[in-house]
Amino acid sequence: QQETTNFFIRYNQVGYLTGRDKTINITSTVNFLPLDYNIKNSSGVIVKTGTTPNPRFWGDAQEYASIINFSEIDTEGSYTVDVEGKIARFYIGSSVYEDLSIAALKYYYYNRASAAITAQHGGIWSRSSGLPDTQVRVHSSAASSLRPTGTIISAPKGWFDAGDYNKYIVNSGISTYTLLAAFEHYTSYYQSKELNIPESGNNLPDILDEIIWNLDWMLAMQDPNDGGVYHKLTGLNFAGRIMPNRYTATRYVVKKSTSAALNFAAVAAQASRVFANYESEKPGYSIALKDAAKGAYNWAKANPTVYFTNPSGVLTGEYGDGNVTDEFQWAASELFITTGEAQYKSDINLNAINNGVPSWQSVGSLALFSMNFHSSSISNDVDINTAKSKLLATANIIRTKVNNSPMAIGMSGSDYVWGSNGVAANQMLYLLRAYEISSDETYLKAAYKGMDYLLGRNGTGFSFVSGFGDKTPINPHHRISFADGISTPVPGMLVGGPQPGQQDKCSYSSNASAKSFSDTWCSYSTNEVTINWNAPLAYVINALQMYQNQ
Ligand code: G3I
Ligand code: 9MR
Repeated sequence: QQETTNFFIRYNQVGYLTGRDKTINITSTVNFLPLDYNIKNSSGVIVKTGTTPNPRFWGDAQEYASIINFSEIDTEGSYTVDVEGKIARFYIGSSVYEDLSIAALKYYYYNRASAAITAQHGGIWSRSSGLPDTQVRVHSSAASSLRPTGTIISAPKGWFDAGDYNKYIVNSGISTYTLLAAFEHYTSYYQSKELNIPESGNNLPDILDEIIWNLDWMLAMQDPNDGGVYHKLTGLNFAGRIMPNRYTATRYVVKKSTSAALNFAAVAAQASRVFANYESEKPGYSIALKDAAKGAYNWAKANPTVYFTNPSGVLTGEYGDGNVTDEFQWAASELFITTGEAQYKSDINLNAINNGVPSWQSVGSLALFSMNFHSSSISNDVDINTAKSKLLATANIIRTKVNNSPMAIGMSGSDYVWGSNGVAANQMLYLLRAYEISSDETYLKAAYKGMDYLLGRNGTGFSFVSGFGDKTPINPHHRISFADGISTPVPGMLVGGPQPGQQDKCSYSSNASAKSFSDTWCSYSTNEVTINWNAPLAYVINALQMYQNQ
């Protein structure tokens, strides 16, 4: 161990909630001797002093990390921590996640295709409409006898996938599921959650209005002639760094795939049961969604191995997946919960469900979340004990990781993939589901602690959500934010996060998996945004603030 002046203070830059565990990390590339620190309140009164507890080696960052626990400080206010002359300011409060809970959802409004963002709803990020998608060509890879190559179809609306302007069914699947699940799981909270979007004030909760924007697009991606679903709606290549209204390239629907059909079927089935309660506000919507879900599922059963790869000449995102077992299980589960029909029940095989932390490519756990949530209505037909123990098994692993980590975070090793921040957010979602089905508070505690990671207590010192924190991404790989001429990016966007792949060949200041991150346009492998990473952020930050309010 040695003395050092070369260390970082890693802390939650948005704030710590009253009554919850509170930790700060001190990290350094050397195994450092204890450092003196004090914490002062806003009047300059010292409320805690100490020396940093013994650091432990943190392999993912190639650093040594010490954990300062200051949970006993619980008075709302602004504080400073001073570690041998280095100072960070942080907040403690009962509503520190309130603004972010709105912004994480508002992200979807800012990223609507076929919509102008008005000053009333978008403030300085107002912009013209673009990508109407009313004249979309059927690509040769998607041609059928009733819709030959070049047939024009209309598939407007939806959200831009990410930093690019394309629309992909596969990651729309998990994204829309996650937002619908937030509403299903915390209905009364979302009934009064105001987002200041154009539909605010109508008879639907704002979150459902936002979800409808994407569901309407998804529905248009189904070929009514056979129930199959196009994998994506895209240009042949990625657009330049232009605003949506400057986009002029031809748009195509590309090749139907099994994973698209199943993602579509799962979400449409889930949405059908949610909108069944809103028949007078959205007449016929629930039935239309159910029929669409059944049609897509039938197509997938008849075409079970149509794995998507980009046809030649199409260079945009692939979202490829050579294993759709989990997609089948997820779709069958959602269809069974919604319809109660035997054919879906007989397709459910709990043993085949992969209970890993969900991602666009691994959706088995989404079925587990839904089955456990709807356990009372399906318990005569589905082995709920197995569904429950599979869910808790993964939550136990995540909780153990948080509790044993030298940083008190859930992220380690192979969690650092392209979109690692989506992994972190989905870990917390997992913990919240485990808490709900077990009432075991230790899952909830781990989720609160885990949120610090995304908001600054990590290997990079960034709070990964644009506009929220002291050091946040200012150059995300997000075309609108690049091209809009506004110095600050669209707020509320969770960037991809550190991972060592460096597929974009940009320059990075570290190769360590927890530090390989660059806040540059160039770094699309760590600094892009997506609907499928923001969705678990929105789910979790809202749930954490909601439990706090109770
Ligand atoms: O499937 C393999 C797995 O078998 C292997 O063990 C593992 C080891 O790294 O890699 C897995 O493949 C990874 C794949 O995602 C599936 O997880 C690739 O390494 C990884 O590079 C790939 O990253 C995806 C990336 O596109 C490149 O294809 C991201 O998950 C995905 O979020 C991202 O999505 C892009 C869209 O294509 C275009 N729009 C933006 C969006 C976000 O950047
Ligand atoms: O902008 C694209 C981003 O949305 C994708 O995630 C990424 C990987 O598919 O590709 C980006 O586009 C890059 C292209 O792949 C290579 N040339 C540079 C493009 C970004 O400027």
